Amino acid sequence: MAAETFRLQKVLETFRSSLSENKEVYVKYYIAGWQELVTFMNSLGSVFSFISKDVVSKIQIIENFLSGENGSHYATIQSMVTYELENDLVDLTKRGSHPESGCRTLLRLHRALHWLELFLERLRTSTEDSKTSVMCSDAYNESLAQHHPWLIRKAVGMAFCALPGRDTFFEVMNAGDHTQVVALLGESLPLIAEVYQITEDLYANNNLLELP
Ligand code: 1PZ
Repeated sequence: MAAETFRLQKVLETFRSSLSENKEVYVKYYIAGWQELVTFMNSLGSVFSFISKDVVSKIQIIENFLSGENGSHYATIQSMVTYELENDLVDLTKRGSHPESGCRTLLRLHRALHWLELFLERLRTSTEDSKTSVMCSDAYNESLAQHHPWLIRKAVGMAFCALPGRDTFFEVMNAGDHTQVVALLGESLPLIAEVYQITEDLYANNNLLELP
């Protein structure tokens, strides 16, 4: 059986589906978008498996909430935040009785989405001699790095060195030639940015941006 192939188009579609008419974010599609990104990372090689494992385990935690008895409260990120806060299901200052709340788990993916946005924007505007490792690490230093301890930053830095070049990246995105990939990135980025910003505002308004 052929392994599932990644297509950039699918990421775009799932993030598009994740926005409701009144600008709420459907958790189901949000994590489906992440699932696609995991497929992408897996196609880049096993150096990235420590990263995709972490994403997979976070997707799993959220999926368990979604399919659990209180699943209806997890339909959107907005309803999840309301439900978990109203029912004291979130460790707000240090990890205690709810170390794996939906809110703190999704926050990790949310921060990573910012990295993705910064990285894809660099890739979109890159030139032939741009280095993927530099684009990745610049984006990382501007976003996720501030939330990671030294050891993880080190490991991530090493993984970046194993990244394939720009041409391979474009190929793996499976969206046609370079011009087509760049066009699709131009279409995807505002969507990813919008989903990111809606979540960011929601978390900021509820003082959830530093959940342990
Ligand atoms: C395409 C190449 C992939 C580059 C990925 C760049 C981002 C590096 C993120 C490194 C994560 C390292 C492993 C685990 C870290 C966890 O400690 C943290 C915090 O979770 P906690 O410990 O609090 O439960 N996990 C995260 O920060 C989530 C990281 C998600 C990284 C997603 C990368 C997205 C890749 C998309 C592919 C284009």
